[in-house]
Amino acid sequence: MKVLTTIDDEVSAWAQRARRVAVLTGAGISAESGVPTFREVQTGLWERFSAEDLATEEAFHLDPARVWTWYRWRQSLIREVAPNPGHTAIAQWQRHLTEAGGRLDVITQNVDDLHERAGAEVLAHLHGSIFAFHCTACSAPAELPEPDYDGFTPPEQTESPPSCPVCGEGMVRPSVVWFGEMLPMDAFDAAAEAVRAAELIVVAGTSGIVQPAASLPLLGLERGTPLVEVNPEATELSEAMDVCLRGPSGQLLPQLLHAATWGGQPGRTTTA
Ligand code: BV8
Repeated sequence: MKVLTTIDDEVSAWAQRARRVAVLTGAGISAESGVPTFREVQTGLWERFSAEDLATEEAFHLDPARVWTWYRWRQSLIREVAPNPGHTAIAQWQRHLTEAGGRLDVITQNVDDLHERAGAEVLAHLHGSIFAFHCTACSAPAELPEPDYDGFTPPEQTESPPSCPVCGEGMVRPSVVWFGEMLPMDAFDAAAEAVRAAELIVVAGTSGIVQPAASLPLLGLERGTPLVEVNPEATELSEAMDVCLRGPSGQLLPQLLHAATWGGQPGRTTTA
């Protein structure tokens, strides 16, 4: 495993040559947009809880209003921020490869829509979406108006989740995957297939703690596919990586894009 703070010629060649790329992202790629990562300390009404405490079915049934308000507030925050250069670089790299007859598969653990708003097509949202809702009893999808929170000011009090408009029995919950819940198997299987077929695997902004998502990049070891991590810190996956690019994804992913599209280090002109 090589640790770098900027891409080198080897990484540049991998990015330039790869026609099929798999990019697996976590909360860290949205950090530079202003979305707190999962490990960061919670604030306001939730300061006594970790995200892992709140992102469970048990927590929701124990105090529906506390968990529901957390999701509605997070949803308003995501609506108020914008994709950052990391999201944009992935979208442009995907467009570049598609136009050249290749492909770049975006596999994200994030429940936000910042990849899509940057123009990328997402193959798999492994942990669902914070913008979708369904009933705890009959599973009917629910359409809700936007929450009217100011995403940067945690609300002073909680609100209860609505009752299901279809069955009237259950509560409406966010269609995210809580801890202890199964991932959507079609998304997970598609992600595994994309990683296995990739000629380059980039893992950006994830601590590599949450399973089974964190096991996906390791499928690349079966075929010796180059594995590149983009993260300011070491993670659970770092040891398995060929290269760890230590820095923010908003700076390093544009370097990979530059290598993929211009074939060299940023700022160096390509030789004809
Ligand atoms: C499952 C949706 C089994 C919700 C999320 C005991 C009981 C039950 C299960 C388990 C258990 N022990 C272990 C498990 C498995 C469990 C798990 O992995 N737990 C962990 C804590 C050990 N997994 C599950 O429960 C999964 N389901 O196993 O089901 C099963 C089997 C059969 C039948 C039934 C059930 C479900 C896991 C999904 C949980 N839901 N999200 C919501 O969002 O509210 S996961 C949630 O955490 C996020 O989605 C996110 O994906 C994840 C956090 O991970 P990261 O994305 O990596 O974020 P993190 O904050 O950790 O790290 C951020 C990184 O960014 C850091 O490394 C940081 O350095 C870096 N960074 C910061 N700034 C930048 C940056 N990087 C780049 N640039 C920057 N600028």
